[in-house]
Amino acid sequence: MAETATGAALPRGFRGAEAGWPRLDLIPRPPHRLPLLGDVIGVDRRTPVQDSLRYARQLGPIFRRRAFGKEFVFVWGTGLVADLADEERFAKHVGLGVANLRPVAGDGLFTAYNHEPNWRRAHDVLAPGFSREAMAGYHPMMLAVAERLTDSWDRALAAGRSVDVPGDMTKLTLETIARTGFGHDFGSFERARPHPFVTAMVGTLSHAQRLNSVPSALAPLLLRGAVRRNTADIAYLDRTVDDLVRTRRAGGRDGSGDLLDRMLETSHPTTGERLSPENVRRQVITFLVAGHETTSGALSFALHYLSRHPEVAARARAEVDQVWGGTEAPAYDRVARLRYVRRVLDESLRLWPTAPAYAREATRDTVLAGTHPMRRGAWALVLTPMLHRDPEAWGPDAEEFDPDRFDAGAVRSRPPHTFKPFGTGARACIGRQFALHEATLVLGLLLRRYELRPDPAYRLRVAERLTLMPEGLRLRLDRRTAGTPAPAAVTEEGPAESRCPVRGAGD
Ligand code: MNH
Repeated sequence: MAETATGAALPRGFRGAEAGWPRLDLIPRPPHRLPLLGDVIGVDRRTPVQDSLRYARQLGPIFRRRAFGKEFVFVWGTGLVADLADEERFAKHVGLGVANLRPVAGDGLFTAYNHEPNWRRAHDVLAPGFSREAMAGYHPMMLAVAERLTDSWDRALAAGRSVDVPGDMTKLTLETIARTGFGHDFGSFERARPHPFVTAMVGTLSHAQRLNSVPSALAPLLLRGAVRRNTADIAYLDRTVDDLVRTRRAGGRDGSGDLLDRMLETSHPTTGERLSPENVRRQVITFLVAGHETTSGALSFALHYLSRHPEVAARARAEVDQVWGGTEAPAYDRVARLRYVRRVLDESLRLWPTAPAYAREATRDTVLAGTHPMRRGAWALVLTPMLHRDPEAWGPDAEEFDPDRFDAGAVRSRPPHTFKPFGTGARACIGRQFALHEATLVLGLLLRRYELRPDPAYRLRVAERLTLMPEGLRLRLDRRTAGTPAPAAVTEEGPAESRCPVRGAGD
């Protein structure tokens, strides 16, 4: 246990950087420090990531901040981040926001410590749930959920109402992971207000973020009401998950090979072990939360940029028309062929990676990028939105939205490890393909059906609750008139390249 300036004990994992970084003096820090609180001048507790971006711009590719008597090291420079990706010397660090989620997600995949046997066990059992074959199986369910979204947007359009983009994307992604992973239906689109599962989840994520902004020893005192609410939120999440598992067990083996089926029925390919009931509970919560919150944000940012860049939307729409033609339901293998739509998504994740940081720790005594000695166990937070704005990799116009940064030639010309929205190494996102398939499919379907009209008065505001989300984003919809190809005009077979793009006058 470490001691804070106030003499209070800190939990493990909250050791400051003083011990692990012998040459802290080489790392810039903000000029004005308060004796006890540290670097909190001008800091807004609700936006720690955007605050850190301000510091990053002032202080450079590696910097430190002090809070409650502890130093934290932040890294975003391209060369430094590339070095931290070396799996021989570094590994995921479970700290800060991730560690604060341990009461919710326990030793589930996302929050497991590297040394916990349940990580490898669950990883090996669940990885086949994200194979190509598994994804092709989820595709029809993803389409069915997307249809509930377009039904609801059609109604809004008919009534002349604008749509709540983050709210609706959250409904979509929650229903998608619930249906594909767990055969469950939350009925989000039939509800006027968010499902209580979402409210409880947002509560626990916000709470985990807030715990970073008070001295941990004082949290029970300062956040007494919040801690009580958080306990109730966790109990609600647990109950929801227990009901879901009980229903599946009562119904016997589902046989669908979905994630829940794997968690309950599949033994480890080499050791033959099964996941314990308590671990299954943690995995279900992990996947329901990790499986929708970040994808929902990614879709929302992409729709924001599409609405603000009509020329990009027109190009994406032309691609959808060309690749999908008039087919009602695009086949699984037609989704990855939306190369430009995918670039729009990548570019949105570049500017606003919705899981905006990940932590790396030294697994042995080492020197970061040949300059900064680190002792085993010392760690740093990688600030992904800043890495994604490093002019060294992205050029002087890094703040501009431009999907062409992701055309094949441009990607090849950049050094590796400059684009990290899904983290790095063995502990990188297991749901990456799932998220990309779902989001590309949905963007394609929405572009094909609607014109997106922004509110000219809206300025992008980014809300933080560990993840990032555009706040208050509403769009008006128009039904597309020009450019919609007739259903029979294009056949489903044959290479997309040989087909004539169908373009309307408006494109
Ligand atoms: Mn996801 C890990 C970002 C979608 C399930 N995810 C991570 C990490 C990042 C991340 C970053 C690594 C965190 C760390 O190093 O501490 N994830 C995303 C983003 C999207 C996303 C930006 C969408 C866009 N993630 C999904 C989806 C699922 C999922 C969809 C599930 C269906 N993610 C996970 C799990 C982990 C993870 C589980 C932990 C993996 C591990 O440690 O083995």
